[in-house]
Amino acid sequence: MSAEETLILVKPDGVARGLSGEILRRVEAKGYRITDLRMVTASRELLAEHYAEHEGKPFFEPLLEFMSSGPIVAVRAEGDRVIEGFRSLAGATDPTTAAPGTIRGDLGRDWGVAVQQNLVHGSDSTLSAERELALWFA
Ligand code: IDP
Ligand code: MG
Repeated sequence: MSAEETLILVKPDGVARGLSGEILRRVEAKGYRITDLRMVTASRELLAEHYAEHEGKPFFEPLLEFMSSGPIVAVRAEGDRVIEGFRSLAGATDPTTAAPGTIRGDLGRDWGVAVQQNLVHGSDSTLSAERELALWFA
């Protein structure tokens, strides 16, 4: 049986702030294996697909705007329970209250804009991981 896989994105704020290396360091230090990686400026179409579950929410348009504002580092990572494990490394969605020790808690903050700029995305289930990996690593 092959190890579980997940999609990790270093969002445009993480790349712009020069934190890609620090974020990938944490993923590797935890023991997960990076098996593919690419830098991409995402189209609106890709992002709308990726975030389809959030369509209609007040932060949906600002989210697409933010996610297309600059390059993203897309990462395929693998390891037993990597989906749950990376979500734990990332921390809560809101960087203000994300626990210290997590990526969002240590490196993120509120910037007073319509969408939370919280540095990373990680798939939240095996189904999402499969769907999202197919989108970003077609
Ligand atoms: P997640 O990234 O922790 O899985 P989701 O609920 O899937 O969080 O939301 C996707 C992204 O949309 C978040 O990472 C964040 O950038 C943004 N977001 C989610 N909820 C809010 C909100 O209530 N206000 C502003 N931005 C939000
Ligand atoms: Mg999510």
